[in-house]
Amino acid sequence: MQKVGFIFDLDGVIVDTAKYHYLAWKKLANELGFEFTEEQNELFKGVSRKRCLEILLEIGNISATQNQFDTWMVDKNIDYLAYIEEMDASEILPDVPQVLEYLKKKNIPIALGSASKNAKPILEKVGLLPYFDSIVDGNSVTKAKPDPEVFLIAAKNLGVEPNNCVVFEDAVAGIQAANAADMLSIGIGDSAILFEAKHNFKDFTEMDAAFLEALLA
Ligand code: B16
Ligand code: MG
Repeated sequence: MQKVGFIFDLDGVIVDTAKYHYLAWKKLANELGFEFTEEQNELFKGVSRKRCLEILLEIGNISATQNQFDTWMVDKNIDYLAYIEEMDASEILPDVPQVLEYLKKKNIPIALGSASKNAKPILEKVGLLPYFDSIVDGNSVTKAKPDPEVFLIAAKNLGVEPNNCVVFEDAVAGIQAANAADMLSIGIGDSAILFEAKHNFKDFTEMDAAFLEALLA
């Protein structure tokens, strides 16, 4: 039997950090003199920090020098880190620990494939770091999702062929990246938005053991 690997996105799959990203980006937008809505924050899911700031400045119709741009990236992250500091296991999304435990018991290699440069401290804070055999995050990649790089590195680190990897993702770009990597993409969230995924679930509570079992077969 071929070895199977599982790759999890972080924000929107394991924890909901989008609300903290939103508060930090909103603070920056307000300081720069414009509004930033929760609806606009949807555009930021799965998107790199740098690209998020570019979009934010487009929304506010603000041009920045390289120096200002770099300073605002740092400022936003300082505010975001203050929110992360307060995180604990209560912020883990429903049934995620059960799925990780199930896979661990079966000795299935598990990786994180996230755009975030803060992925490791977040996993540490919520107590899930020990489940992961490899962390591939915004610090390890040169190309952002929908480029498959993040997931291909994860597969390599796990020692699993890409076409034997399963990816859980909540962002359209993430599903596209998984598909481009020739992996089995599973959308977590709104199936109308994540229609390119091979399978869709609202969250992990909708996924039963039989489905996971079938993925391992
Ligand atoms: P950071 P994911 C992504 O996480 C977020 O969805 C996205 O909103 C954020 O801009 C990106 O991480 C970068 O995060 O500023 O912490 O490096 O969904 O890829 O786990
Ligand atoms: Mg995500």
